[in-house]
Amino acid sequence: MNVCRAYLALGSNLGDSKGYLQAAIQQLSTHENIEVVTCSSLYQTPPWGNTNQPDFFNCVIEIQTNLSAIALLDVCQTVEQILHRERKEKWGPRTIDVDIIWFDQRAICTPRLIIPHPYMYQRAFVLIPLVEIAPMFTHTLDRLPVEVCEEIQKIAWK
Ligand code: A4P
Ligand code: MG
Repeated sequence: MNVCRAYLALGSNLGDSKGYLQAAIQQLSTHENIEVVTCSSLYQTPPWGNTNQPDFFNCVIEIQTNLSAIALLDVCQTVEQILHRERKEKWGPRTIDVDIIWFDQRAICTPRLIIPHPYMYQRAFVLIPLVEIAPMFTHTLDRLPVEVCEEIQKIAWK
C-alpha cells in the first residue's frame, strides 16, 4: 500500500489548549492508518485573521499514512468533533483545529479540500513550526516580516 507523508497544523485557543493539542496528537497516533513521525515545539501565537480573540497555541506534526487525502481530512474532522470543536464563526476561537498543510507533494483543489493549505504561506504560526521539523520549507520564511516572527514564542509542552 502507498504510504504518504503529510504535515498537519494544529491550533487551539479555548479551554485547556495544551491538553487539547496533546489529545489530538494522541488520537491521531492511535489511528491504525496513521503514524505520527515528528511533532514540533509548542508555540504561543497572536491571533491571525480575527484578532479579537485570545492567543493561540500552535504546533505542526509530520505523519505517515496510507489514507487518501480526503480520508485523512475525515479523520482530522472526527478528531475535532471528539474534542468539542464548534463551528460558530470563521477564524474564530476553537478548542482544536486540525488542518492538512501538505500531502505527499500533491496539489488538490476540491470544494472540501485544498492542498497545499491556501493560507500556509501567510501564516507564521504554521511556517515557523513547520520549518522547525521540515527544514526543506525554509525558503518560504523569506516572505515573513521579522516582527511577526518575533511575536511567536516557543513554550514548553510540559
Ligand atoms: N478545508 C479545505 N482545505 C483544507 C485543508 N487543507 N485542511 C475545508 C483542512 N480543512 C480544509 O474549515 C473549513 C473547511 O475548510 C473544512 O470544512 C474543510 O472542508 P474549518 O476548520 O471547519 O473552519 P474555519 O475555522 O472557519 O476555517 P479554517 O479555514 O480552517 O480556519 P483556519 O484557516 O484554520 O483559521 N491564528 C493563530 N495564531 N493560530 C491559529 O491556529 N487559526 C485560525 C483558523 C485563525 N487564526 C489563527 C489560527
Ligand atoms: Mg480547519
